[in-house]
Amino acid sequence: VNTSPPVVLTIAGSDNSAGAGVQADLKTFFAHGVYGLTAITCVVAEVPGVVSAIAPVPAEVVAKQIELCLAHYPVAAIKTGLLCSREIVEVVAAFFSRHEIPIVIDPVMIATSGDLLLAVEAIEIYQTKLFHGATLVTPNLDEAGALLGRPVREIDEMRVAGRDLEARFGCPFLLKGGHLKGKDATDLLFWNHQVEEFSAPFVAGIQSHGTGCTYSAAIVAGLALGFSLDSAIRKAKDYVTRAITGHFRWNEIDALNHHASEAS
Ligand code: PXL
Repeated sequence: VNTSPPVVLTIAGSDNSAGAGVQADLKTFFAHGVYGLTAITCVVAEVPGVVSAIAPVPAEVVAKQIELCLAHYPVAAIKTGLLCSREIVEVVAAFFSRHEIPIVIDPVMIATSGDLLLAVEAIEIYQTKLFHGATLVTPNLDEAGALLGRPVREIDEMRVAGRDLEARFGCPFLLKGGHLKGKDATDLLFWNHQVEEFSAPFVAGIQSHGTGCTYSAAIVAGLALGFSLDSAIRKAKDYVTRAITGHFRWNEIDALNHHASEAS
């Protein structure tokens, strides 16, 4: 038994349906044999496809959570997920500027359902204060479009967008092409002015939720375990593809039957 696994910290929101957010991160960390700490930024009341409410945690309380984690544990790597408000993005940027710990930024802005999760004013703070010096930023196509101010819709636009993002912010970008129509889900890594491709068969016809969270959590676990950036991404892509292929499905009708039998 490894009694001192690497420690990672996720700074992210809570998803009660537990497919995304800190819940997805903790499950992924556990599956990789790393110990996950959490700093909760907000509570999202939701089920896949429907966001019903979002309550941010006060920025000072987010700061305290991060401070305690860094003061008491040997944190090997950090990931950020939904940061919710401008104030919270500023708090995270301030810690980041004082520590050398590798950080993977999943710039969560919009849920797969289309709901806006991040305050629009926060996007500018990501760009001006958070990206610089990051180990990796992992936008999907909508987020890449929001960061660049123009749509990114197909693979050729992805190639130009990734180069522009790397040049503009000076850190590695993994552009996730999972929302492209096609038989493969292709992601492109831009670092050191080179492009590397990661492809897996696209799993059609499922209502996915939290795949981005799971992917970036698996990448950060790989980094904490000592893998290089591209190896960590390759292993994480495989992990998330297996997670999607082996998805669970509960029908609402099952839930209704369950309630009915409980009531009787
Ligand atoms: O998948 C994006 C995401 C991230 N973090 C939290 C979420 C969601 C999507 O709904 O709730 C907490």
